[in-house]
Amino acid sequence: MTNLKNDLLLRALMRRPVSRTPVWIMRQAGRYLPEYRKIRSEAGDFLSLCKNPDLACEVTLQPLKRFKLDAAILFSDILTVPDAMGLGLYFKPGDGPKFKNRIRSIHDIHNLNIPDIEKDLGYVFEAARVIHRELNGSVPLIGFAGSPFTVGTYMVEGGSSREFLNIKALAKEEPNTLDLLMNVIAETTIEYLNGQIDAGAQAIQIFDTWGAILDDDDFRRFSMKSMQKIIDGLIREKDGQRIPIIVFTKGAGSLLSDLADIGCEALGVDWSIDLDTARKYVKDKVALQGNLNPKTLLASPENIRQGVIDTLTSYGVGPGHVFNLGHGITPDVKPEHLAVLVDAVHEFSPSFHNE
Ligand code: 1CP
Repeated sequence: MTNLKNDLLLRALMRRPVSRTPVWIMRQAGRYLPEYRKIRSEAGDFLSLCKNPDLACEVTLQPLKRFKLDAAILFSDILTVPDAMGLGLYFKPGDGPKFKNRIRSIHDIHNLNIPDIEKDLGYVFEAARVIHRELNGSVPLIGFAGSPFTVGTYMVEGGSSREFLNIKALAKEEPNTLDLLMNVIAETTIEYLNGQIDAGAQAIQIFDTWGAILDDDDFRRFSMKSMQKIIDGLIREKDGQRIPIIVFTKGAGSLLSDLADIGCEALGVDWSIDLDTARKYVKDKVALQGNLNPKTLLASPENIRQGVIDTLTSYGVGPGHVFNLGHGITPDVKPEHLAVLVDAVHEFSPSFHNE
């Protein structure tokens, strides 16, 4: 089928039978790992780390050395795209991402730099090539980008936000301007993700962290439609192998039933709904990925093991489940606790499969 030694993730995303549930963790490379913090300080800062392919490879592989994970995820960020569009991304320590320039009007959208993808984002593809080579077929490499709406929130707000007042106002007052922004981001994102696939990414995740702050109609118009445009533009098969796409809209709830029709193979689910409810919304059209509450990793090993059992039980017996958290792992988690989770998926999940 594939030349991978471990193709559980790809099989599960295609809803094919597997002997156990594959597991990877959103933000599995990151600040909860002391070895990550060491490499980041050697690189100088987060962006320099992203722009150094050998160090980006090293931190990508760190969690795979510690835990029995079934996938690697490219070490990068969703904000490399607006950075390449000329907004000037920077990180202040202890503070979220910020942009020197933000989008305030339709003129700012017309003035965005349309990236020369190889020149402006080639460092990401080089990292993907190095990682793919180092993985040597052990597990698949996941490439990723943000959804146009999620990336757009940072571009319009000028950084992280709690209230999203500027982009919500834009959606209501100048919807055509927001449509234009979604299109511009989607077009660059298509080239960006296809570049990752060419460089060795074997599955793709679109992170739509903020789409669900919109009301349902606006979600469909701005976030969902622009993700569908991306999916329509992606390379779907390489070397005879399907490239599955995972769409993760945090807080999607009943909108999962709409998302099941946009052409992706799988949907990420956050912890605000049960997987058995999510399964009813998507009616076996797509696989599901998730959805243990990341805070469970702050609890005792016994509670973590119980959380794994509950999540597996909620999905139920059969193919089409990828184990993950309902959102990224947080910096306050003890690495030993993640080992308990991963080991529990290995121990308990075989009884949920008939193969
Ligand atoms: O201080 C540091 O070392 C930087 C922390 C950090 C890391 C480790 C940032 C800044 N980004 C990343 C890497 C990253 N970001 C990855 C690859 C690592 C992996 O998964 O193993 C991925 C997939 C992302 C995706 C990302 N970046 C998202 C979507 C996923 C999510 O968690 O919702 C978002 C919203 C971002 C923006 C961003 N970049 C960094 C931070 C702290 C944030 C979030 C800011 C905010 O909350 O608004």
